[in-house]
Amino acid sequence: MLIPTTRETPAEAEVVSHQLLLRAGFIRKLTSGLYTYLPLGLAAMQKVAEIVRQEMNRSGAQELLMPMVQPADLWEESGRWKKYGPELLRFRDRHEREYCLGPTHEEVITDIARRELHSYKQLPMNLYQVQTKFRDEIRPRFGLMRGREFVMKDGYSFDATDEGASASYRIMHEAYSRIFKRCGLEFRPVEADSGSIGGSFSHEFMVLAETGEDTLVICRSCDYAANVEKAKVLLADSQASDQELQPCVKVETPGMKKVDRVAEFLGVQAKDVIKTMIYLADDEPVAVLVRGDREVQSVKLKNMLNATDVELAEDDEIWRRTKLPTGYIGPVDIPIKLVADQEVMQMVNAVAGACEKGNHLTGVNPGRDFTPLMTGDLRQITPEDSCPVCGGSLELTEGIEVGHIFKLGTKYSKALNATFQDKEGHQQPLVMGCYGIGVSRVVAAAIEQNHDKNGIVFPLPLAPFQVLVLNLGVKNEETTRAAEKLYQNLQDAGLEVLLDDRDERPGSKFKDADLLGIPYRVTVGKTWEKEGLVELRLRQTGDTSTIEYDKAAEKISTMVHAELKALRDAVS
Ligand code: 9G3
Repeated sequence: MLIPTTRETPAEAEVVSHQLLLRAGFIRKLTSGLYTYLPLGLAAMQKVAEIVRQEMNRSGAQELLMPMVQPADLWEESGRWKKYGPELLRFRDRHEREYCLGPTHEEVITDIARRELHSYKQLPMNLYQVQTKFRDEIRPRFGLMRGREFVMKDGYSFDATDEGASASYRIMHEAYSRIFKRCGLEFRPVEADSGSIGGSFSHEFMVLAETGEDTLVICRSCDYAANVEKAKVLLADSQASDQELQPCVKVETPGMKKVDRVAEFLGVQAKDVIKTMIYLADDEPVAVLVRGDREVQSVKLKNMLNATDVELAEDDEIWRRTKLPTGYIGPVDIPIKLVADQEVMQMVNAVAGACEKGNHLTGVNPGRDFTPLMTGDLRQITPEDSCPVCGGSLELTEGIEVGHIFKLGTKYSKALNATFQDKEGHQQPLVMGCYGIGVSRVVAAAIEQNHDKNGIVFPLPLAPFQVLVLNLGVKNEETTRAAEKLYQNLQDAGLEVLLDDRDERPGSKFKDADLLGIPYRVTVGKTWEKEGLVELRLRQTGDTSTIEYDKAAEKISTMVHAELKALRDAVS
């Protein structure tokens, strides 16, 4: 079998799942962001896909398969052709017609809907596919976690009303919880930003792992959880300060560019300083104010400005575009668009940049000395903040997004005129939802959450094989026959079995067994030759026991089926 395990860790692999997928011979890189799934990698991914299909079909969804290549004119109808940048890989065919490699399929599925869904009697309907997506990430990395080509289950629901769409959303939320439970993963659904695609709200399904690229906030007292991009910050009610308003005065602060330096120099705290950040929102400079001890949450800023892209401006860019001196920028008389986090508006007699090199202002008062164009919740939530639902204490943790479900509303059905006839005979736009699972990413996330220093520790439902039989006596005719017979008996008992009959030293075979992470390992060697016993070792716990050869197949099969049943019962 092609399982090219390696001892050394490839330098390019920064996260453990990438390292182990390469070392265990599960994937091989073709080029940046593109991977071949070798036999065991594919088997693990197919396990995920099988669980996804079972639960999607159980929820009443129907599987179909759309083309990966999509015609530009559908994206022009939806207005997204010009909206996306180089991440959307575009090309022309032999007739010079324009296409893109599908990064997602809202346009294509809505085109199917407008042709085939005409009456409320056909609704609700949920159509899904398991298919390769392409997104030309600028820096693909972390192996399967952020590849340019990846396998996604993307599903789309169609309803006659918003209530119906909410029901479809709840059905998918439940199906996703079942899917990730059956995968044996520790996960949390969190309230998420619904980003640029329409619809009112969305949830992400996060596998908790410290290498996760997403930060989520979790309440210790209630079940509130949210991506920090979305998590609402409660504004402490403004203690009506009895401080009298000081005059706004310019002070010399030579070389004091950072909030902490300025605060120390002027004998105040960071929270008394207004921090002014310059962002480019769709390339337009915007000054963003937060309290000196806070951080801007850029997705909240993007949503407030209704921008497609916001990014922090580089220093040289700031000077070129605004002629403002970095480190001394402030809100008073600033010549560019100004927005402020709601907390800034409660500050009294604050310190701020004077928009002049080497100078700051003291006694700055919002409302009197400056008035932002917009104010709102723009800052990053912190563990010191209280839960917006129950006021409890919060903790921040990392997560890997493996699923994301959205209420889409009529954004695409209106754009593509996908309507149905309602009970009263009127044409109405279909109300949609969309639901994604990163099937290939789930394999990586499972490894991030389940590994140790010796390798992968696969949750049984995702393991490429359930049992690994090690023949340690390959030079001994009888031992080999016994190992092969056991291999056969285990398969006859309905198990997925891998037999390691290589002529290698036992130590090397044990190392590979730990690397591959197959949950049940049976060794046929000296103990069998002397006492007719085989050794069983559980990869998850390291528990080791010896069992009579004749009873091994039946005993192990009972254990495996019991473990699988327990996981299935957990979701029913
Ligand atoms: C693009 C490119 C990248 C994209 C998109 C479009 C993300 C895009 C959001 C979604 C929403 C849902 C259905 C399954 C679940 C997720 N990256 N998104 O629309 F052109 Cl280059 O894909 N789609």
